[in-house]
Amino acid sequence: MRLNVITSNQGKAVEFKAAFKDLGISVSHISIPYDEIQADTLEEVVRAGVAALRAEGQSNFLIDDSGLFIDSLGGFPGVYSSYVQKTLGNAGVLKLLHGTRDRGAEFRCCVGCDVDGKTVMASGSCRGTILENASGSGGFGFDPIFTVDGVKSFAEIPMALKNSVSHRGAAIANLAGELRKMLR
Ligand code: ITT
Repeated sequence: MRLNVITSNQGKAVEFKAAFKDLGISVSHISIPYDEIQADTLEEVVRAGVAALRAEGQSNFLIDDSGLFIDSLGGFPGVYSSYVQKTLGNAGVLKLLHGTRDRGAEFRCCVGCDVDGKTVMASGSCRGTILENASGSGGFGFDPIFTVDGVKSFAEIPMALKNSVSHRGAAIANLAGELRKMLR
């Protein structure tokens, strides 16, 4: 099976390529713009994205909508993560949490696939905490401020380790299960 990963985010594409390689599914990365609706859940955004791309004639592709949900901010930035990353950045998020003791947060990822005209969806999440200071130069987006073990940020660990615990890694594993069921 071959899938086109459609994303403007190079960091996501690199993680998908690595994770799918282990599953024997070959993926290519293409970046084509599509309408991302504003909605309350990642799932709604992905469903609408799959429909929009299919309407443009795309097939056998995968898209990802993900976000960082911070407990003490009532789940913000959540579905607004892309906008917040572009505007406030990690420094702005750390400022919002300055002096806050509850640093719990969750990364969530929803992936949607078109496989020969059929939609397959899967989700994954990853609990952790927001560090006091950004650290590390690997990964992308919020990686330098998010940690699972309370010590090393996602930007300081190898990508394979991140994929083994991350929201995207979990979504990919769930997606692989759905694809297996479908192809059986
Ligand atoms: P596409 O929609 O084109 O795929 P995007 O970067 O706009 O790319 P989203 O709309 O899903 O992606 O926005 C999610 C935001 O959360 C974005 O700023 C990402 O950098 C960030 N993000 C998502 N997954 C992440 C991860 O694994 N590590 C760090 N930041 C992440």
